[in-house]
Amino acid sequence: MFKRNWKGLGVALGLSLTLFAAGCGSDDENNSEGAANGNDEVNYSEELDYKITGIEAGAGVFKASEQALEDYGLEGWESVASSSGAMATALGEAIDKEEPIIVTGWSPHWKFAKYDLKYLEDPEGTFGDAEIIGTMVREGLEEDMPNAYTVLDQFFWTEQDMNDVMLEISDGGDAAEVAAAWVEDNADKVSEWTEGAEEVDGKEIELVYVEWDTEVASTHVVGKVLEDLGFDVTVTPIDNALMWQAVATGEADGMVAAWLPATHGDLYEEYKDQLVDLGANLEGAKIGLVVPSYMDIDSIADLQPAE
Ligand code: PBE
Repeated sequence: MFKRNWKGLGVALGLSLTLFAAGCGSDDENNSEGAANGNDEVNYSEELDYKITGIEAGAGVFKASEQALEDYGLEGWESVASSSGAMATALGEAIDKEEPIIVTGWSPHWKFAKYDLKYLEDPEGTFGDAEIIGTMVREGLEEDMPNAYTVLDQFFWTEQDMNDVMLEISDGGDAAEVAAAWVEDNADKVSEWTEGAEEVDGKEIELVYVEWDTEVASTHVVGKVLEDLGFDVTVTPIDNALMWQAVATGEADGMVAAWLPATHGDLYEEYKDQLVDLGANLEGAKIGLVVPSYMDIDSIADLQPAE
């Protein structure tokens, strides 16, 4: 973190300086100076060791973060792949210590309810504008399972709905149980999704998703609605590219995790002719680079390349 301070000092001296700086919180002052002056002496870029805390390498937001490093000329930077869970843990730990961190983020997401966060401005538009989350099903589903098709086609909820489910799961709730409780508490909304669908007797259906908090929430909620209608539902977590492929090849019946137009734009182009696009199930989603609000930086353009 205090890499620059270490340079030119003995290791032992450097260590005591680090402890001193951490102890009196002087890194905050240094940060604001560095960021405000565009001064590279001590700045977030260096403190972060030129690293963005990423998520799964197959996620659209992760690929976009790598593109951003190119678009903004951030040489020497790296977006470090991990998992959504590990990213959330790293974010929470940094916030506990009031340390700087940049994560690949998205909304809706419970992290915005739990922490004070902001998106870095993206003047190059690398992360796109507002996104929708869409529903895709396999060809032939409408004929084979018209009642499931009807529900998947009519499934549509708000950012607030999704947040309610996500927050409870992030607080330690079991996804299936939280989803079941939400479905029970929101019978009116659910009845709009099931309108025109008839009950079935144990027909098997498989939904695929990626273990992103948003998709864990939506997939379990729709899965529960289908289950209540009499379907024998399997929800299977897989990698992003495999999720698209599974629906396109008909190995899986559908998914409610298509982030468009930008985030999964490449996968949509690849598979759109082989699957049935049932449109948005949520509007107003977004991806980007997210930082704690206490960081004195507003734009990706304020980051510095490594020397
Ligand atoms: N996400 C959540 C996904 C889509 C849903 C933003 C992490 C992605 O980047 O592909």
